[in-house]
Order: sequence, then C-alpha cells, then structure tokens
Amino acid sequence: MDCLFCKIIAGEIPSTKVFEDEKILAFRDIAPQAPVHILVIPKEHIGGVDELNEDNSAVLSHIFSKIAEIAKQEGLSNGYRVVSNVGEHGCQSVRHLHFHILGGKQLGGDMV
Ligand code: DGP
Repeated sequence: MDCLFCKIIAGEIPSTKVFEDEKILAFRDIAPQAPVHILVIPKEHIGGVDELNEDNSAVLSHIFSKIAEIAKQEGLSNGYRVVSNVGEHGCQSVRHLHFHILGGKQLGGDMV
C-alpha cells in the first residue's frame, strides 16, 4: 500500500517523533500551522474517520488519552485544538487517520 504515514511508521520516511508505542505514533507536522503542531496516528492503516467502525475504533480511546499526555508534555496548559480532516471537502491530504494537535498560541475562533 502506498501510504505516506505507513512509510513514516515503518521508518522509511524520517519524522520527528514525539511519542511511540505498539499501537500509535505521534510526530511533528512537516508544515506546522501553530508553534506546536503534532500528528497522532494509529499504526494500523485506517483511511480516516470515515473508515472507523466497531471493529477498529478501540484505538481511539488510546489515541485520545495520549493526546492529553502529549499536550501536557508540550506545555499546552492554556488549551489547544484537536482536528481530523476527512475526505475532499474536509481537505484531508493524507489518507491515513490522523489527529492534529495544534497549540502554543491563541488560536482563531473560526473552525472553517
Ligand atoms: P491533512 O491535510 O489533514 O490530511 O494533514 C496531513 C498533514 O500531514 C499536513 O498537515 C502535512 C503533514 N505531512 C505531509 N507529509 C508529511 C511528511 O512527510 N512528514 C510529516 N512529518 N508531516 C507530513
């Protein structure tokens, strides 16, 4: 499968890792849109939120518990935003489920 984030998981493409365990990887976004911009992904290939179902969604609780830990570790005590773009209208550019953690400054109030 020709998936950029699967290649990052496999170590074929380098990344700046923030956290890794057997289920998930967190690394810094290559084009940060905030002082802190981290991507959190499952190691299992899931295309996006639109491919989640009862059989593969258990990893979400793990991802979100680690997002909270990573945010603390990154000093985001004043808050942050978690975003997952889905499909064409959502401007998803990489078809591997990922959650953006954005923070480190006052973010805008508009979501679109
Ligand atoms: P999205 O547009 O929501 O699918 O987000 C994809 C993000 O992935 C985007 O913010 C840029 C980031 N990205 C793309 N290619 C690479 C890469 O090779 N390395 C890293 N670290 N991030 C990447």
